[in-house]
Amino acid sequence: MKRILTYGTFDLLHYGHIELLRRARELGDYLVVGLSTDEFNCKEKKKQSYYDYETRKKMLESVRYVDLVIPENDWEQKLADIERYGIDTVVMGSNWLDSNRFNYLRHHCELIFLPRTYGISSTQIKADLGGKLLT
Ligand code: C2G
Repeated sequence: MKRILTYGTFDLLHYGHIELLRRARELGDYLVVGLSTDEFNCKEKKKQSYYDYETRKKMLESVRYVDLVIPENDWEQKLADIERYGIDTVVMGSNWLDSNRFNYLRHHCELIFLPRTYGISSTQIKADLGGKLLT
């Protein structure tokens, strides 16, 4: 059984996220998602999600490609996650290519970056909706 791991905030779940999860799951048999906690988002990623962790977790758990959702509390937990969940491959979107947050994982597991889905992001959705609400 090939076990895949990915990380993210997955706020305002959209088809760009779904496409990432679908392609990641197709690379193996079991997909673990490290979901950024509200504290991690706020302190480290400097972003405030629209939905809180529990809501984002429930939404992810309803996606057919996702087998397990775990909290992402910090940048440093990835090696422990790989060990604990028997991960073969870490998959991320291409915006993380060459990031020092991930490159060191190459010595511990396969690391794959998938092209991002063009034209959608949680930030863009918020901006678009904000604009509409103001008109
Ligand atoms: N993504 C994508 N296409 C989009 C938007 C997002 O492929 N149009 C991918 C991202 O590249 C990421 C995943 O979907 O792999 C989740 O995106 P975010 O929730 O924005 O995650 P991010 O803030 O990049 O957090 O430790 C790593 C971080 O937790 C990743």
